[in-house]
Amino acid sequence: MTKGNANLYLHLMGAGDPTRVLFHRPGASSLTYGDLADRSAQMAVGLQAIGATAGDRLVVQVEKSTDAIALWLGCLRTGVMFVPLNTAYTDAEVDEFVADADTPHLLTTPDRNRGLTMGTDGTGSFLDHVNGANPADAPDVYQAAPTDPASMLFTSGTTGRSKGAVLTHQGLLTNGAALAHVWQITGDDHLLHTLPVFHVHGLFIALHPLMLQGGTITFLPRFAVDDVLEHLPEVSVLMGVPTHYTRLLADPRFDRDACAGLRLFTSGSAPMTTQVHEQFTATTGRTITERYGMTECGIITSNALGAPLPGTVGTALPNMELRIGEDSIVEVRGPHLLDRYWRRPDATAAAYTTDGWFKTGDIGTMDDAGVVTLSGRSSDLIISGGYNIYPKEIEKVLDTDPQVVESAVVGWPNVEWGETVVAFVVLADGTTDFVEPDLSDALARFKHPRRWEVVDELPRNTMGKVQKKVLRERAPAL
Ligand code: MCA
Ligand code: AMP
Repeated sequence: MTKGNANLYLHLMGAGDPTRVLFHRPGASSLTYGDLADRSAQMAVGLQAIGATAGDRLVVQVEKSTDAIALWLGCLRTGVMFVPLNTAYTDAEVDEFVADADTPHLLTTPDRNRGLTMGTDGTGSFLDHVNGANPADAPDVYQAAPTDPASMLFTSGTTGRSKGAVLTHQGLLTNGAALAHVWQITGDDHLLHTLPVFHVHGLFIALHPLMLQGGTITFLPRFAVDDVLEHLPEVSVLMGVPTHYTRLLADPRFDRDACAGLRLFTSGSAPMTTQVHEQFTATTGRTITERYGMTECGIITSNALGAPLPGTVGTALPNMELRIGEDSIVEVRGPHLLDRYWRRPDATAAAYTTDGWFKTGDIGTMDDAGVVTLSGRSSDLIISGGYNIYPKEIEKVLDTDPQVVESAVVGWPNVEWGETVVAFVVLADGTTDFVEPDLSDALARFKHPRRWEVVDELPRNTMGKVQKKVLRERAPAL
């Protein structure tokens, strides 16, 4: 390892014997740690060729592939900030992120064909700079300070305006190492990876602890019950969101035998009900280790291995300090945290208490043993299938529809998705037959309301503020 270089790349690739298998790819050849080192070196050459240099932002909206991971590693090698975006985002949504990231470097799927492209089959205009490159021509691994930015992930704000959370080499390393420690990940572990790689969960939480230890990953393009059941017998670890477990439990093939070889199931990104915990244990004889995280902080707490307390999210990770602050908000402190919000000193300042703790916005309690139980959020954020959806962003679009005078969007409980998007609309005078507006250009499909409620007026408090709580309480019983 280069002395004095805090570059995360050196840690992620350092523990693995280059001949060890990093990725099993069903239907394609496996890739060793050495293969990924070479491919990421080629990516670094490609980044140089397009003129991306240290500190630049590379906005990436591509389908899941091992090349996407090689590109993440290539960005680390060159000091370019990796800025992944959900593939479901519309061009209009992507434009806003590119403008905020203030960058000429946009990389998308070949079908979008705006800017450079990268497909899952090794083709694309960016890969033209990569495929023939000699790994030996890659520049030296970027000399990073611990707090240098490695990646930026957009997290929408309650106002509907996105904020880029700038994550550092040190933050990602300490979080990955803490997870490897508490989950006792070793080089013998084998993860079944089904998560998208444009969020912290699939990109960092799932990959890094395994890579730091030299483990192996079966890399599936997406979560699909049939594929998960097929590959479960090969692996020791599964990481998912509650919707994944709900879907697995709905399949009779998911039973004790299917889970016999696994030693660790984790869940997070959204609350898991005690009913699902109980059903999981009754069906498989195993337990789910629920953990709690946030883009800005990585993983904050985890239940202990083998001794989960359903309904809680466990205790703070090593190096992560946690306290319950004003209004029962969970506050944290430690090296895992973001460096700042991108070009938003106001938002960065507002996110911290005066004595320097980061306010998560999650409401919770902590018992004497440090076990945290979450009970809600201070914002109106909706979490559907592990994706965050900000009502304000949808309301802004709905309010431009000539049929609509005003709107309010809330999440209603849903067995499969956790929460589902419901829009309440007050119609303009003279509108009798409401036609659902076409939102396809403005909003990613997962944000579209799944249910519409036409109302005469929105409930308001004496200050005139819409009472979302009242609208949430109108949800039918599950
Ligand atoms: C897909 N659809 C959704 C969602 N995903 N609708 C609501 N919520 C969703 N999450 C819709 C699509 O718009 C489409 O609608 C239809 O479902 C089918 O799309 P498809 O892509 O085929 O769906 P899927 O493959 O079945 O996806 C569901 C999924 C996926 C597997 C649960 O959403 C997923 O992998 N979620 C994991 C998210 C995650 O990793 N979150 C971590 C965030 P239509 O038919 O109308 O077009 S990081 C984080 O939160 C922190 C750090 C943490 O603690 O981890
Ligand atoms: P994101 O902004 O996508 O990183 O989502 C972070 C949010 O997901 C947190 O602030 C929590 O509200 C929620 N979250 C993550 N893990 C859990 C969990 N295990 N239980 C409840 N909520 C969770």
